[in-house]
Amino acid sequence: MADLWDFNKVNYVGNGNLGTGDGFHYYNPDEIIGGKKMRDWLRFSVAYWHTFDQRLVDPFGDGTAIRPYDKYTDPMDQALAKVDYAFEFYDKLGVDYLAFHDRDLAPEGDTLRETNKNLDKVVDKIVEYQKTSGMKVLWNTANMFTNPRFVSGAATSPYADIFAYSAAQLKHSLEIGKRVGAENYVFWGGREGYESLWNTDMKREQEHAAKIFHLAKDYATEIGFDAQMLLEPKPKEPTTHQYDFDAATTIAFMKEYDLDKDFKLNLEGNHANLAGHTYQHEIRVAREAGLLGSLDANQGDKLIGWDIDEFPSDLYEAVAAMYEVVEDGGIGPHGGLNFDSKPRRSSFEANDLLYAHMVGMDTFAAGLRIATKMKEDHVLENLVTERYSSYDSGIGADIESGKADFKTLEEYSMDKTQADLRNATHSDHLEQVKDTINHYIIDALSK
Ligand code: XLS
Ligand code: NI
Ligand code: NI
Repeated sequence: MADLWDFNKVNYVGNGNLGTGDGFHYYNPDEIIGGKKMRDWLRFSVAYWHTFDQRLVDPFGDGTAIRPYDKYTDPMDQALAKVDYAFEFYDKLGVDYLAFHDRDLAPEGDTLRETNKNLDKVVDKIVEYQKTSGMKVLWNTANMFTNPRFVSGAATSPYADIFAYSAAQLKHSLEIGKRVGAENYVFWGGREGYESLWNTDMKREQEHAAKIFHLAKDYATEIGFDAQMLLEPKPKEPTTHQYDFDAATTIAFMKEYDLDKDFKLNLEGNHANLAGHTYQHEIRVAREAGLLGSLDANQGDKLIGWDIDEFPSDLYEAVAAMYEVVEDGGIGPHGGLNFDSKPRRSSFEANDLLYAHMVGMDTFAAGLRIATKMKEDHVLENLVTERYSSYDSGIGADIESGKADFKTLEEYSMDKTQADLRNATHSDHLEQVKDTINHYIIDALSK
C-alpha cells in the first residue's frame, strides 16, 4: 500500500514509555477480555464525515484543517482520492469498521440522478477496497439536513416535495447499505423537530416521520438489506426541539408508531449530555428496554454545553458506559463504537487525526478492562442485589407478585413506628462505593 499518510501503523505497546504516545496502551485487539476479543467487544468505527471531510470550523471561524488531499481541487477527484486515504488510515489505525452519510462520499449534482451517479462511482471504489481489506461498514445513513432544501426538515418538512425527495434519497442510501453490507442503518433526525410551535403541526410531522421509517424498513426488506435499523436521539441542535429527544422519548415514539420490533437505538455521549443525562443513563434506558443497538462515541464539555463532538478521553465516563455494555453482554449483536468525533480546532495537523482516534480507542479499551474486572468480581452486582433484597421475601415478595393490595399494605403499615420505618432503610455508603470504583480504575489498569 502506498504511504499516503505521514505516520506508521499503530501497535499495542502496553504500558510502553509513559508520556510518549507511542502506541495503544490499553487496546490490544486480539486479547481476550471477559470471554471475547477486545476488537469484538468494541468494534471501533471511523466516521467518514468527521475524519475525512471535517474542516474544523466553529460558529466563529473557518476551517483550520490541513489535509493531504487538499491538493485535489476538483470535488469529484478529491472524493475519489479520499477513499485511498481513508482505507490506508483504517489500516494504519487497525480498525475494522467505517460509517458514512451518503453526502460524505461525493458532491451533489443538480438532480438526484446526477448526485446518485457521483455517489455510485465512489461507492464502487469503496466496495473494491472492502474486498482486499476486509473492512466492514458499521452503518450508513442519509444526510437529510445540510442542503437548504431541508431547512424545515426532511420527513417532517411541511412541504410534500421535500418528503418525496427524502424518500427517494433514502431509497438509494438503503441500496448502498446493501452493496457495502452495512450491519446497521442509522436515522438521525437532523432537522426533524421544530423552531416554533406557533407554526407547527407536531402530530402531523411525527406521523410523517413514522411513515418514512416504515417505508424505509419495508423497502430494506424488499431488497434483502437486513441491517439493524437504528434511531439516534438528540434533544436539540440544529432545531430548537428535536422529536427524538432522548432514549426514553424515542422509545415511546417507537412504541406509539409500532416501530419497536424493527428499530433500536444508536446513542451518543454528547447528545446524552445535551438532554441533561449521562451517557450511562441513555445506555441503561435502552438496554433495559432491549433496544441497545449501537453507540456513537464522543464526549461533550461541561463548560461549553454544545454538541462539540470531542474525542472521548474521559475515563470515568467510558467506564460507566462500558459497564452498561458488559452488563448487556455487548453493544447489541450488531453494534459498535463509532467515533462521531473530531479533533479540536487547534489540533489541525493530519497526524492529529491519528492521535485523536488513539485516545478514543484507548479510553474505551481501558473502560472495557475496568468494567469487566468489576463485573467478574461482582462488586456492584452484590451491592444492588443486597439493596433490593427486602423484595425477595415477606411483604416485598407479596408486592412484586401482586398478592398485596392497598388494604393489606395499610394493615401491614398502620402500626409501624417512626423508628421501625427508619430501621427499614439503610445508608447507601455512596462515597465508599465511589472509592471502590476509583480503586478498580487504578488497580485494573496496573495489572
Ligand atoms: C449529529 C449526529 C450525526 C449522526 C449521523 O449530531 O450525531 O453525526 O450520528 O447523522
Ligand atoms: Ni452528534
Ligand atoms: Ni452521532
